[in-house]
Amino acid sequence: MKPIQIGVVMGSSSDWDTMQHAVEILRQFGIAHEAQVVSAHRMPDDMFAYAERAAERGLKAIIAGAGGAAHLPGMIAAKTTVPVLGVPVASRHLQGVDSLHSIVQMPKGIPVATFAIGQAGAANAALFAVALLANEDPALRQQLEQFRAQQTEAARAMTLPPAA
Ligand code: RP5
Repeated sequence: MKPIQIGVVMGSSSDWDTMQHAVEILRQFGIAHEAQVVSAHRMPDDMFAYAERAAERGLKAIIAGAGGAAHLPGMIAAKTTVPVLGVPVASRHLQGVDSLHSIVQMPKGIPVATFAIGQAGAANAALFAVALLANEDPALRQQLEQFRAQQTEAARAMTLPPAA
């Protein structure tokens, strides 16, 4: 079995609907990954332990999704130098603007690369992780270029009005 390269963590199983889009991209590219609930507020000790072990476990990036007062990405980033990619999950009352602000407004010195709210952000965080890994993996870079080319072809094939 290949060693796990990317960790996907989220604050609750209710984040899965969003975060599954990150996992789907990692699957598509054949990236060894793990996905689990690590809640900043409900299991802070587990969150610290996950972050503290990330580098020694060989993780190359951690994709962290959370909603509301979304401390998970920032607190993980505070405890590891493994790059953290933050995904704001749409919240019930503020539609994820709270999550976005919580994740993106990190104080100077502890970066979290922050993506769009919701499904697009989750997928793009995974694509960004793939791009990071592709720096050291020419075959993966080729796969990524193929993925882009397919998107281009699909856009060129679009007709208006859109097909039902
Ligand atoms: C956050 O609180 C989670 O990331 C989730 O987005 C939000 C709500 O969690 P649940 O009440 O649905 O478990 O910690």
